[in-house]
Amino acid sequence: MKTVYVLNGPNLNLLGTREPAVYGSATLADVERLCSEACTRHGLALEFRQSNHEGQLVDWIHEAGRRHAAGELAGVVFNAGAYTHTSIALHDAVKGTGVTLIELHISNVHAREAFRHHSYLSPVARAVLCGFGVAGYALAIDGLAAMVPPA
Ligand code: CA2
Repeated sequence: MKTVYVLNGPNLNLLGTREPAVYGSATLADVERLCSEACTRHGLALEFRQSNHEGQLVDWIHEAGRRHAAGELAGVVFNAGAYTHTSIALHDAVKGTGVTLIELHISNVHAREAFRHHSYLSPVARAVLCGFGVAGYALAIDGLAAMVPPA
């Protein structure tokens, strides 16, 4: 059984507590349940994590890269939060590991402030999904599952 890493960056632990007009009312625990259900439907295992620290996220991408190289990983769904728009380190980590990565955003970042329009991850992502609310997490897992050759 292959594993999907769902990684969440800074402030996503606050989901469901503020800004419901932008991010909805689901909590990160609700998102983990959605992801777990999507993985179960596709016969995939789930690793679901959140960190507010850039270096921790880099380490997790490296870990995912090692598991990718070992043939154990379907891919990574990554909501890097605001690091999407600032982090050359995360760009380099994804590029350096060659891991299959779906960039995900809950909101439509292109309909928001100009500083959210640029992503350091998009050029190294296999696909980009934004604006579907938290339902996007399950859609991204569906997309990853469709990319994985059957076992
Ligand atoms: O739309 C997304 O998923 C974002 O990645 C969310 C990031 C933002 O910086 C990106 O531009 C787009 C922010 C995550 C913060 O989430 C909060 C949720 C509730 C309350 C406060 C922050």
